[in-house]
Amino acid sequence: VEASIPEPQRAAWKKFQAHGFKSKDEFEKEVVRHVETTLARSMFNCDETAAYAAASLAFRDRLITQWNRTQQRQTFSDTKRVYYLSLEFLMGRALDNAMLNVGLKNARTSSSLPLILKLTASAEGLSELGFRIEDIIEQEHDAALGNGGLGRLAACFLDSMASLNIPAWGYGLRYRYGIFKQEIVDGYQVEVPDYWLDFNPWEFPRHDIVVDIQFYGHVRKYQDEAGKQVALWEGGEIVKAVAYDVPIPGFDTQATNNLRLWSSKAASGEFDFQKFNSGDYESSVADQQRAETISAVLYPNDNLDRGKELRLKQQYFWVAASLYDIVRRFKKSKRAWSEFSDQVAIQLNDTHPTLAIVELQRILLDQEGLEWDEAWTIVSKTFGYTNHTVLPEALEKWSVPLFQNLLPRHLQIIYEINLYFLQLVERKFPKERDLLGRVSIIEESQPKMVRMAYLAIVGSHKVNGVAELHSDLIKTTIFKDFVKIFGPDKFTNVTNGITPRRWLHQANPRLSELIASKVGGLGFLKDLTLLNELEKYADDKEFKKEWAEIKYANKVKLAKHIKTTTGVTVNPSALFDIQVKRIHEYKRQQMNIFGVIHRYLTIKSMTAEERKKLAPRVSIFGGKAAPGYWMAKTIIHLINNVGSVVNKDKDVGDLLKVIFLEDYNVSKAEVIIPASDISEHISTAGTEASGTSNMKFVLNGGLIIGTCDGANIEITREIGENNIFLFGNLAEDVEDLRHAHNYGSHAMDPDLGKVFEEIKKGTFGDAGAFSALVGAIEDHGDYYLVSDDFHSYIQTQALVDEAYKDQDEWTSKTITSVARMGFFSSDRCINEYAESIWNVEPLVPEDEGTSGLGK
Ligand code: Z57
Repeated sequence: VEASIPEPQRAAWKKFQAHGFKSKDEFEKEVVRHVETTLARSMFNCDETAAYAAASLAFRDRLITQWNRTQQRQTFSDTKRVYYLSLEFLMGRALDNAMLNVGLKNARTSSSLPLILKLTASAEGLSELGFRIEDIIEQEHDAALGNGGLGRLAACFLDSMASLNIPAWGYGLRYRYGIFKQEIVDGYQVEVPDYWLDFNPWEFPRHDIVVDIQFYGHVRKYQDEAGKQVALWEGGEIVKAVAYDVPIPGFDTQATNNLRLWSSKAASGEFDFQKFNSGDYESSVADQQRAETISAVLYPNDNLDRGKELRLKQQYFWVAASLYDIVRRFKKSKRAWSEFSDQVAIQLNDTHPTLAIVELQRILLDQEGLEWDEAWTIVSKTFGYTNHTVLPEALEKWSVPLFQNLLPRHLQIIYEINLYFLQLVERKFPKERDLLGRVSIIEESQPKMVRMAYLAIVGSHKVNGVAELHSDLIKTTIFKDFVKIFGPDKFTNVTNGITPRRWLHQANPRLSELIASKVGGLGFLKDLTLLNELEKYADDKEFKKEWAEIKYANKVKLAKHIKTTTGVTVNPSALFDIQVKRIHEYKRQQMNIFGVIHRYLTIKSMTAEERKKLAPRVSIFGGKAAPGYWMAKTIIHLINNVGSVVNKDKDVGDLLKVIFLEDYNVSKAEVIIPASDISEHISTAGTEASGTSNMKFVLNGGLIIGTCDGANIEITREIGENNIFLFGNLAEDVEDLRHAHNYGSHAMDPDLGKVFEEIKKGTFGDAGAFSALVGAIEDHGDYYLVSDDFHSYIQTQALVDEAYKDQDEWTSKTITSVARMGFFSSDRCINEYAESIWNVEPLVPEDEGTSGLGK
């Protein structure tokens, strides 16, 4: 029910409208007010947690004011909106980002070099109240509603869409438990639940926005009075979806978008009173818990589909609630259905939300009474689908019997979509006997399976990959037949990007300020191509000195973190070699640690004189293994065991340290990434769709060692091949190499063989623990080509050592690289989506003053 204030009373509302603080003093006043009222504390019991809470609430108030205005503006202007559907949003911390995005304008008054509010007003304000801003920021728990790259990409996109004034909403699930926290105990990963909702000032419960979601039941078909076939989905059970909104501020704009996360709740409220009163207390509680289970936990798999029923329930729950919301908003506009796709663009982040295609068709058909073709035209104009992987084990398939039970009406509609689609294929290619079976949305297996990627392609108007190589690969391999059927224009590439606000300014404030001093202020944070102004400083002595000092300071900071978390002392002057990402065989952390062992053996075999010539190195790893992924867990175990042997070996000393950093997450990435000299992006060619940390590392003045895979290729094109260490076999040769392993002879690389011998001797603990890891390479086909690439990897690492000895040249390379990274802003990426897929325009707030940052 809408309740709007009548016109005559609106003046009073306008007069007393909340505006949030506008100065340091007002900010302090708000912090104190929140401590004393919202938190019911005082200056006599205000610890850092309370100060964090109060500062966040003050900023949240500001955001909500902006957020309301943005939403009103979007509603009144009646423009097209984007809805970004993602099961994962890996947001990290919000306060730092809110201070940066909200604060900028207020702080920039007279000085030509813009100062950031958080470094002035917020920091000073907090300091006057007795706190250090860094400590307050540290209090915040990461919002970790994602696994890895896919979830973090969604978060970067939200930041860019708001910053570019694009009317956009994110839709996701409000998991009670995000990705687990990782502890390392005796070298093994242990998973600890991530209960993050204790206190979360960044969400805004909307207890009035509740949607009933149906599961199970059956379908009844009948003819209505007009003789039309009608399908009714009846029975089953209802779960409620409650909306929680998270404001998403844009940088240097008042525009604040919304992220709506759904939480599940039992339909009968607290519990079923009828059951309760009849004495069936246990089952009434059980019903409630079963409902709440839907949004209880994020599935911790990255690049893996496990086909669990609860996961399908999550997907439908989230998709149905989101579509109900989107359709309701559209219906308020009183437009004709034919205009739906002029108002609404829905982007599917991977196949996880593909049911949205079926759900919209169901709403239009069963509830709104449209004809099939009319409905289907609307549906397929509305959706765009982004593919993020070619790995077969990650491509979603749902068993037909499971579907039939949980979503009987949806399964019927899928069969109908498939029928019309296959009829089209048959008309176009009548002579191709195998084609129908190959492209059918239903796989004729035992049991039959619904192929979600095929459904997503058939129901969308555009399909995109996330880096050039990846987009080419999907067109020539997994979706080849669909290119033939729909033509090549349906398939496109949008290379991923990252937000420079979080990944440069926030993570590396000193570097950002240094850059700002040379490229005319912080405008590069809005137009990252302005970085190219830096290139002329690549040989500037004074500049290089400052640049190198900042890198050193970032390394000192990471060294401190390493000391406090692992107890190991590392030398900040050593080369910091970092690989942080989810642990996966295709990402080849095993190759990295084998390389480290090879280095260790080399050092051990050297004379003291020879050792003196070596470049000291710290090998740093971080990342979570999916709890059921034994091989990944074994890799973590090996890294830790190698670390405990190497780190206490007196022969080695500072020449080599091996560190595994526990619980890699977004806020730790903000400390780790700015501290790298070299980072590793060494996936088997053709397996990493894009990678995005590669971009973050280079943007922070680190070089990379990598394979010709994902976005590494475009990074090379932009920064130049002299500034990157590429190695290994090419994607085009992978298939032949694998074939040779299985049917030809597979000679182990001799250096790798020596590494394996050492592992088998028990040098790094019980060899049995690592036999599967070694065996996968030696005896079971070496699917990820570790042995094939090992020699080239080792040689290239030697080139890294050589290059690092010339610090002056190294620094120049990093400056040149940063200067050429403009392309990888997620702003560029979002602009491409807006133009070529969504057809949406920015909606710029009118009350925007000139910021001095341009654009
Ligand atoms: C995930 O993090 C990615 C792809 C998936 O299919 C799933 Br499931 C999870 C990653 C890719 O592995 C990265 O290469 C890519 O950069 C990222 O998605 C964002 O596109």
